Amino acid sequence: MTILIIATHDRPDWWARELERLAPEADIRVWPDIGNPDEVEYVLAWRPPHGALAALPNLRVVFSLGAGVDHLFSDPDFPAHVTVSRVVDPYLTAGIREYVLLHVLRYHRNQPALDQQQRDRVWDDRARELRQADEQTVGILGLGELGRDSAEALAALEFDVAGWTRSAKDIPGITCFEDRGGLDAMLARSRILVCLLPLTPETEGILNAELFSKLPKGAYLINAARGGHLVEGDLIPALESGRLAHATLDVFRTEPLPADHLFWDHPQITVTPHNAAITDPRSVAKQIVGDIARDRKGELLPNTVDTSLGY
Ligand code: NDP
Ligand code: OXD
Repeated sequence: MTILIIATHDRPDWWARELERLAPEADIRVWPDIGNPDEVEYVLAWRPPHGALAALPNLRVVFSLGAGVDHLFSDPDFPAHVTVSRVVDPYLTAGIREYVLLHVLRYHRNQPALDQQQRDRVWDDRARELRQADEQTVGILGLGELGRDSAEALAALEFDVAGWTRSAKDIPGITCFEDRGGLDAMLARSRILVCLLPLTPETEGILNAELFSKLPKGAYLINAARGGHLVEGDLIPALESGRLAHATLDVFRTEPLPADHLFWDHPQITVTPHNAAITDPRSVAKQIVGDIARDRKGELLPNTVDTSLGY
């Protein structure tokens, strides 16, 4: 059994070490040293070069090394018959939860303005006028593995939480909206908007001027999903007109974010380097080895992606 690791932006050596430990019988290869392509049945992939997977005629399963699979489906030659499995892992979920809580609390406590006041040596008594958490409305785009967990963590802190999904949901403590018809109502109530959608043709560019205009004036944006969700050219005008107060961005259309990009030093933007959550090979490699054993017994894999939906 041959497993190929194509982790062009990740650390292929971590994955190789874990697989060698967990599956000593397997032949582990690391891109670009693929050997005979006919022998490769399983690939662990993060942003594989376009065409690389199509060149493996006996490929059975591609394991995305992240929760998102847009990096696979953006390949025009992606082999449609292959099973795609993605990461669903408690450490990844915890990373996103921490990121969302950190930045929602930062906005809730008005911290960006306080940071500026400290730089300006201003003691402003109005800073003592804080909302209660149950007066703070948070809207989450996407209530999947990650969005639902973050929504529940915020609700446990008493925030007034709503979420938006493709299919109808009923989640205790969360006000649920669905489909295009439900989006405007969710936006209208969301002072803090968090994006945790997968990147698909339906969600590409969803964070745009029209969407911003439907949020309460002075709303906050947190995008921990994909850079392709944001129409970058719409963000700075929205911030500078006061339509949005501040944005926290973990993901970008071009990563790493180019050194001359305007987002880096904009006072109303917080940039983080796509580190909201990191796939931990110590935990995920074990799941992948288990899934390969399942596949060899002809069983279905638990985290298989619906290729028709693209997530
Ligand atoms: P899931 O597939 O579990 O959940 C996706 C959610 O988005 C579902 O609730 C789904 O609705 C909803 N959704 C999808 N398409 C639409 C649509 N067209 N309209 C409305 N709702 C829609 O994904 P995860 O929660 O596991 O991950 C979400 C994304 O987070 C990943 O795809 C990835 O891009 C990003 N991510 C970022 C990380 C980072 O470090 N910054 C780390 C990990 C992930 P429904 O429930 O009805 O299907
Ligand atoms: C992921 C990511 O999709 O790290 O898991 O962005």
